Amino acid sequence: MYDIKEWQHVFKLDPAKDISDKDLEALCMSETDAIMIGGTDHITEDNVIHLMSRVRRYPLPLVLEISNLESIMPGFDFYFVPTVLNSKDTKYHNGILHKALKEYGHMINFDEVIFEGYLVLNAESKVAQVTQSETELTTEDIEAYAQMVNDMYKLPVMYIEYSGTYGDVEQVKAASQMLSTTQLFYGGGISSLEEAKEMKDIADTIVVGNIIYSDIKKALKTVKIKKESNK
Ligand code: 1GP
Repeated sequence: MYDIKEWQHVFKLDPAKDISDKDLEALCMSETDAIMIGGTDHITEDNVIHLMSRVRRYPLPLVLEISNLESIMPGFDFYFVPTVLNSKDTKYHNGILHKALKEYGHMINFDEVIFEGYLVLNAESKVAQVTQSETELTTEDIEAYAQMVNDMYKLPVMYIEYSGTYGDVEQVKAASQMLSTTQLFYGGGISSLEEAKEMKDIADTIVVGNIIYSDIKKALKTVKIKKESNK
């Protein structure tokens, strides 16, 4: 069984975007720790199942990050379920989850489910718009959310999401300093080894997304954080 606590680097693939077999192979055969499938727009049963079956040829953990009920399906190693802590819409706190449990609760293997305390911090991102997230947060706000996740909700994962832009290092640090048992994932705008290193020094796990589709070579270079930390 895979242990997510060991993950340092994850590639996040958007099922609504095209990726060639060659690029997919390069990602899956790199030293990344896992592939996560997830996105905000146009996530359908068809495109998720298609991408899942392509990634499944490779021997690495595969995660579905749940975006909607329509695209949930068996066949993944883990299901990451976000609860967006700074969303103004309760649907994104527990509304979708409540619906999902009503429908699928009887057949869920909860050992495969990881509940993520999400903070969406890039106001321009699609995910911030869809979830109506309150992105203007002070350091104290972030610390309180981190404390909520670590000490109150006791969630296994907190995810700082700057999707599409490189985050504010000080804000990520503020969250990190409040976490003792919760694993910190950081995702957003990582496009070089330097950025990957900088965020990996603060977070436990970094997630690399968009750059896969604009510059695959740069995306692959971010995996080198693993060699450096294993030295
Ligand atoms: C998106 O956090 C991930 O959900 C990664 O962000 O796409 O900006 O790399 P980018």
